[in-house]
Amino acid sequence: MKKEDLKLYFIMGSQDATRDPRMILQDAIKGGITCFQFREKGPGCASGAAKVKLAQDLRRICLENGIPFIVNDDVELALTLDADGIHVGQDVMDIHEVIERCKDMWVGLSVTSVQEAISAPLLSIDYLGVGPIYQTSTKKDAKSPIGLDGLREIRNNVKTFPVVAIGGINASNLKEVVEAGADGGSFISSITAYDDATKAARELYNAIM
Ligand code: TZP
Repeated sequence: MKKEDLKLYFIMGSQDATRDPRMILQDAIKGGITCFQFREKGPGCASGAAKVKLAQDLRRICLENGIPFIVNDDVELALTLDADGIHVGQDVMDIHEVIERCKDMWVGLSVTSVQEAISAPLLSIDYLGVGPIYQTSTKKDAKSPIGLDGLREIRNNVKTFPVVAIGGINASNLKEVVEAGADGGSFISSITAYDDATKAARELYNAIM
């Protein structure tokens, strides 16, 4: 994994999309995203064959465009699609089992505090997803925002380990997030909330590139 891949890390599932997620992803790639995570989760999300079909299509779009494709939480799906990575939360499954099963993939782990960051098996995983940095309305059960100070504290404790920030990140605050120590920002609504995903992604790109 290259740290540069974390710079503009777009996350989406069908529950986030008001039009075809395939089109949104293609447009976001045109705008300059560097990584994509398939996160089919929350009210309105797809399951079963519909989830797999969408994941296959998004995986193919990423392959065609040289964009790393990460699957959120679903180890079976990540293995089936030969994903580039798997991303898991704290509460979802045993991280050591994920590492064992997804040997050739990047493994990302969400952390919401310095304690969780210090406890993470940093020698066996590839990056940390840190947040929420700001208030977000996308994830209903998100913890309280840790702010830039929380991000700085985590950065100081993990030295140069790859970190991508999440939660309420947009084109106006992405720069300060990177200046506070993140290698990049990840975002859902800063792209999915806009009709023109290429323009939305380009604004994020222009903020830090
Ligand atoms: N984890 C912490 S905050 C969040 C997730 C998945 C949601 C981020 O969504 P947005 O729209 O970029 O704030």
